[in-house]
Formats: sequence, structure tokens, C-alpha cells
Amino acid sequence: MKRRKFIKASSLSGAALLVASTANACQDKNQTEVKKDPEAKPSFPLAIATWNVERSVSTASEVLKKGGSALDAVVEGCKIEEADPKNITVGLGGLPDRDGNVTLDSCVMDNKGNCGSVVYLQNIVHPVEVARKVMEETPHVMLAGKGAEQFAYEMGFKKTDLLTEESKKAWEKWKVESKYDPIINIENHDTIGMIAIDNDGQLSGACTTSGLAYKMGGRVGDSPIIGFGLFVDNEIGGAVATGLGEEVVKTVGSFLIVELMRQGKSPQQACEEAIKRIVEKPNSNFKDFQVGYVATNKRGEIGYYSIHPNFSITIYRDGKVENLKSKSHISA
Ligand code: SD4
Repeated sequence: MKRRKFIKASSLSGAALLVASTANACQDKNQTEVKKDPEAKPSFPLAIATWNVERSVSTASEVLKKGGSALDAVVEGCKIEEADPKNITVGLGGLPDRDGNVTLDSCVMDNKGNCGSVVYLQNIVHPVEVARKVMEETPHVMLAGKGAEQFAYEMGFKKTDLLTEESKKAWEKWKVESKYDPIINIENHDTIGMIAIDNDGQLSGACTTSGLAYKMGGRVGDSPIIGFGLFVDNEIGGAVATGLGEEVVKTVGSFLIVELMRQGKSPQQACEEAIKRIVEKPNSNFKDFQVGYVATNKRGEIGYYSIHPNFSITIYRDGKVENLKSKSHISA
């Protein structure tokens, strides 16, 4: 769609969205009321990501500034964290499972609703690029384990040992007690999920992680599964998740947020509602785990919310990159 045509279309749908979401805000007093300006221009290019990942979002912003696509932006952005051995929850240097294997999960989804994913991928530094190749070069959506690894080699990716000295040491220390205990906001919650809107107003997203530290062999979380860790609908918006994947899966988190936006909720209200679904489940032990969501609608209005304090997002908007602290269900 041509840019002018799109802006017109998006302001129309934005106006519809606005009326519905204002009505919704009045109905539900527990949710953050988001004041809307009907004249406000759509705000993009934009990139938003889970956690404090300034370098990743800056890299994505450089792609967007040069007129690159949202898909290129999120993939290039995620690759920064994947290649960083100091990030122990993503790619190289990610903490292993309880057997000492670093297994990676990643997915991408573009503006046309195409998607690709790799789960339980080993020995490859950039699972996000392999996920993109699955989307672009195969008739499938997901490849797992050995098949995904084999595919990566066929696509020219090289084999790399992802267990660094530091992550090996951490694993050996963990083995002494072998106690599996996801820790809120620490180490094992730094998955990078990113959504971008490019100059043409097109949306794409990506998500990449080494999953929960010291998980059982074979465990796959929410992050590589479309609708759970990531969902993008170019007409509505996109959402990404971080935190305890099992809980995101049980509530189909990212898809839920996009559907709530489709029904007229603002991104903020949608993120809050998705967290509410988790914490209000009967016998929910939400005090013991973290989940955080980030979302944007088609106009570049954003939302983010978590169960526990100290979740944050990084955003590129209006030419600058900043880290914003999230509000949370449990206050600080
Ligand atoms: C998972 N959601 O594998 C991921 C973990 C995560 O920050 O978000 N870490 O369950």
C-alpha cells in the first residue's frame, strides 16, 4: 500500500480504534485509562523491545532510519544480543539446560502474516536468522532440534559452541544443588522480543531466547511459538512476551493482546488484561514468577506491563532510544 493511502486508512481505523478503546476505558475502572488525541499522527518508525537492550534497539533504529523494513530491523536488533556472550539468556553464552546443552528458541513474523520459527536449536549463534530462513526458504513454519540445525548448516550457518567458560561455570555451580527455581527478573528472564514499524507503517516482530536456565532437556517455552511469545497482525498491531513461558503459553499471551487490541483496547489496556488473565487464574502462584508484555498498535501507540516490578522496555521513537520502566501488577 502506498504511504499516503496507508496513512489515510490507518487514521480511519485509528479513529475507530480510538472510539472503541475510549469506551472500554470508561467501562473498566481497574485498567489504566489512556487519554487519546484523535488528531495525533501515527507514530513511526518505531521499535520496541523487552528489557534494557539499548544496543539492539539502536541497531534496529539505524535500519529503520535508512528506510529498511521492519523485518530487517527486528532481526538485526535481535542479533546484537544473540552475539553477546555476556547476555546469559540469549544466543552465545546463554545458560544451558540441566544437562549442559545450550538450546535456543526463536521466531519471526512479518507484515504479511508469514512466520518462521526454530525450537531447541543448538550450536548456532543466530537462531533469529535461521527462523527467518525457515519463513522465507521452506514450506514450513517451525523446525526443531537436529532438523533445524541441519537446515541451518544447509543455509550456510556455521557451527559454534555456545557454552562459554562463564556459562559453563555457572552451570557447574548450579549442579551442586541442582535446584530448579526460576528467579524473578534475574538472569533467566532476559529474552529479547522486538516489534518494529517501518517508514511505510508495516509491522514485523521477532523473539529470541535460550529459554529458562537449567530447564529440562527438550523443554521449549513460549518464545518461538507464534501467538505465544510473539504475534503480529499488520492491520492491528503486535505483541511480545518475556518471563515464565509456561504461563504465557497457558493464556496464549501475545495473540490475546493483539485480539484485545482488535476489539478496541489500547495496547496498555491489552497488556494489563493479559497479565490479569494470568494472575486471576484459580490457584495462580504468580508471586513466584515474572511475565512481561510489550505491545504496539498499528498507529505506534504502545503498552507494556508485568506481574512484578523491575520489568522495563527499550523504545526507539521520535528519533531517540530510551529505556522505560514498566508498571506492574504487584507494586514495587
Ligand atoms: C521462556 N519466555 O523460555 C522465555 C524465557 C524468558 O527472559 O523470557 N526469559 O520461557
